[in-house]
Amino acid sequence: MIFCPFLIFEIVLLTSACPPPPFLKFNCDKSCTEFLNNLIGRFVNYSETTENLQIQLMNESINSKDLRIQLNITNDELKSQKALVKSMNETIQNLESRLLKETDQLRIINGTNGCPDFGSGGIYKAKLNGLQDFEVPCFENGWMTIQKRYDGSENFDRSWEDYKDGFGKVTREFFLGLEKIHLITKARPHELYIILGMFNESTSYAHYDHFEIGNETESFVLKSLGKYEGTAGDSLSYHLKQKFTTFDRDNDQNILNCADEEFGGWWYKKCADSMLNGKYYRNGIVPEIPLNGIYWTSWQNGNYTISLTSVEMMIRPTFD
Ligand SMILES: [Ca+2]
Repeated sequence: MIFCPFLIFEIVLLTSACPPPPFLKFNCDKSCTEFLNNLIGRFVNYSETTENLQIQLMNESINSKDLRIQLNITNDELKSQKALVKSMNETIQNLESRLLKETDQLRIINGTNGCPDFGSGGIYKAKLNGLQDFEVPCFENGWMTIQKRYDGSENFDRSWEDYKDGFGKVTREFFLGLEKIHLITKARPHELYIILGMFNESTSYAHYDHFEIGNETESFVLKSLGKYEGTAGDSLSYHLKQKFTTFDRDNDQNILNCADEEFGGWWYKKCADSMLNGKYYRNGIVPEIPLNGIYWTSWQNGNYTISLTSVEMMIRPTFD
């Protein structure tokens, strides 16, 4: 490197490549020359150091630019990954939704509708297509309770809409609802099991091996009962093919409305051989006309003054 000093101490050097400035000329002895050479050498070193620092700074700047580019690439990749995760989440949600629908359909096909096939009873959540989830009391071994009476805490003299939708408490007295019973028994064959209890604590049962009711357009007609067996006698076959009647919807074959007379909805004909939704009498005796208690005439020898004190109607899918 060639260095041309123009400082106040500038002098003529024989070894320098630069011509001396005309206004500064003087002789320099050996020690002076050495000192000045040393000074010039230090300037040269400073200059080289400065140049190295500039190169280093330039390299750092290039590295910084590279890092910024890499950061941008990383950000782009992150955005892409986020979009991918979002897409995968949507796919998972769609699959879960499909799985839920398939499961619902499977439950209907299997006919379990929430009640476990085996094990003890309890309150279970049931699913039916077209309806919101609902709770049902399950007895045991797959039996679903659809109607229950035992203390008279619930009023069963109800309107068409109430019988259609169901009423009462699943943990106490209740009626599941004709619409649900229709959907369940339509989906696959069901059997019906009825347990009856009298004030003297005696019990009996009636079992029908193919129970099904129609839809609302068909007035929830008692479509099928199948074969009877039991200890209570068959007091339900008289009602086969009869539509459901309530005090505000007369579908029976009586000139009057049987539900008006009997205080509850049922599949009345010219009224009834059995009526399990009647008025509840705690002592099991209907004291006077109207004879509107809960009855199953074949078990009580046609004595309408007896009113049953406990009833449970249950259904279960058949497996043949
Ligand atoms: Ca009538």
